[in-house]
Amino acid sequence: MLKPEANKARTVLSLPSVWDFQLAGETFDSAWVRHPLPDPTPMAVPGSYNSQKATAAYRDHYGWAVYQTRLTVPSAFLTQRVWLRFGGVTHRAQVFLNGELLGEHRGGFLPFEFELTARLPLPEGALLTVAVDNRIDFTTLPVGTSPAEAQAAYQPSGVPSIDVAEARRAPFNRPNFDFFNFAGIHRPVCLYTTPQTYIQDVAVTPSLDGTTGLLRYSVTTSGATAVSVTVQDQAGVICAKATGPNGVLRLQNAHLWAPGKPYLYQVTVTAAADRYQLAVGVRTVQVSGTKLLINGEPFYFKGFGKHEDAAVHGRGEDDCQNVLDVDLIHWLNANSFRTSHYPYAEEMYDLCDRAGIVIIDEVPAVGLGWGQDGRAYRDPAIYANHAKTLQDMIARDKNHPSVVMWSLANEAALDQHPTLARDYFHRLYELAHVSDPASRPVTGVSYPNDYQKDLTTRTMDVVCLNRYYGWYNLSGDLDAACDALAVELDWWAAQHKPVMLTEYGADTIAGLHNVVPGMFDEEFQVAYYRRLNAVLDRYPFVIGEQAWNFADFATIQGTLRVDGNKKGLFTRDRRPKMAAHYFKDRWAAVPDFGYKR
Ligand code: E8X
Repeated sequence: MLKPEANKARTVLSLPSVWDFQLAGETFDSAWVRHPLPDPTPMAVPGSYNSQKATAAYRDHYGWAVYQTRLTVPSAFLTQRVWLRFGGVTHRAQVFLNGELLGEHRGGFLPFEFELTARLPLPEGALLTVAVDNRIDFTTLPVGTSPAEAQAAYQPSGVPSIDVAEARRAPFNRPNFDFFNFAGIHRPVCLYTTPQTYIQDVAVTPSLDGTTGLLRYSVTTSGATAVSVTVQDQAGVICAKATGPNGVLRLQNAHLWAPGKPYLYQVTVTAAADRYQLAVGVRTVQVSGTKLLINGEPFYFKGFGKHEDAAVHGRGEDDCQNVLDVDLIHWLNANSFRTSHYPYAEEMYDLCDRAGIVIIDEVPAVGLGWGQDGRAYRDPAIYANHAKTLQDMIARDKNHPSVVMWSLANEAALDQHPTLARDYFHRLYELAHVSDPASRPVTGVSYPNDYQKDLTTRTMDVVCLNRYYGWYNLSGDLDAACDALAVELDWWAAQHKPVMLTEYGADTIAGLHNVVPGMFDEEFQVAYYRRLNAVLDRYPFVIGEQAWNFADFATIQGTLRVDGNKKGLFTRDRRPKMAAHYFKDRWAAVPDFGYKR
């Protein structure tokens, strides 16, 4: 799905940033979609509703919540088609216009839209209602657990007080994942227009023929029409042209897009009266032996998993925060991150294209397959939802040069029902390859489980490991942690695959210091990374290190979390811990390309 853009053929109108809002419950009153909310409170959009009010009712809400605003389509729009577009609503949305259901969308991290043209003209100030459901369960992505399973996993069994508490308690979400279940209208909402015959999709796939850049393109339009495509370089000089809905554009002596050295060409598509412009990069990605090559050179991932997470905005799209985070990534001398554990707002990928930052793009499949007797891998509805989410993510992000790999899931259960899991993920792996015109490498990020029983991870293009030797196991014992990591890496050596760590880390309280490093102090976080990195450096097939996490982030309450997950290199308000300075120095010395050659 194309991101809306304003150009001489199209208009974009952002919707108001403060809406009316009211919490509902497991259902909502159907009168609410036809009339102004009975007891509204202001709520900023985009943003999470959980963090905008000073009461637990908003933080801990379970079920539906309802947003409302007034929508006026300017008369000037009436000669064109008009669309209402949502960048992302978490986790499920029903959208009503003057009481009538426009449609529903499931999944909290990808865009959806409705065409309004047939309903125009609308009365001025039409009532736009968006009902939002934050419930997660066994069938959603990310995955929630049933109370019984959550209790069995986290609580001592047979304690009567717990049963009593459960029986008394109103229903609440039990995430099978370690980030706060923020909800609401998380990404921008807009009206946009297109001409009657319009460009529905554009796919541009780069490759290289010597020094000539090739851009294979394909344009889908809503009706038969002539299509033309031009490419401009960064100076605005037209350097290639083509006509027809499919073709190849040739760029002599192409400037490459590379990590740290981004170069973006502007592709302009014209079809009938419509026009769409896209920034593209000429770069290739491929796995060869135990290396991942970008532009034919072995790349080394230096970075972390991130979250869309900050005070006040919660998970709401925040350009200001994103611009700062990109700058901090440069400050750290990092070159990459993983969109753990869901596709991020489109605005972030645009920034990374411009900044030359490499992204591993992850579907929101976190917490899959645990404690349910393999039933997730047998249920066709779960597979269908996972497959659709993967395809929608690839459809949205396929043109970004920053995206070099797709991640099918984070930490699915892979060693309990190894063949079921492998078959399930193999279908998704194939689907990712065929859905992406560039057929980028595909991975699935593995939990610290029994890697010898896990039959899935070894089938991926790149083996991505989350490992916590020295933290969740061998806690505090860095000698043993280094040995254990080496034992595992020796095993992976025989698989002849590129391997990277996509998570490793230690919760660290900023400002807590000790002469003798110990768990939770800043010295320990540095020692942990210093020691484990020395092990990684010994293995030529280890192609990257991504720390967990870029910054401290909010989670549900629990005995393992003191005001959230504290494994950040930065605090939640982006102050560096000692480990940030450590990585800044280390990564200054580790090149993007040709490390361990
Ligand atoms: C952690 C991370 C968590 O935040 C992330 O979302 C997924 C976790 C480690 C799992 N990976 O807890 O900080 C480790 C389990 C070890 C038994």
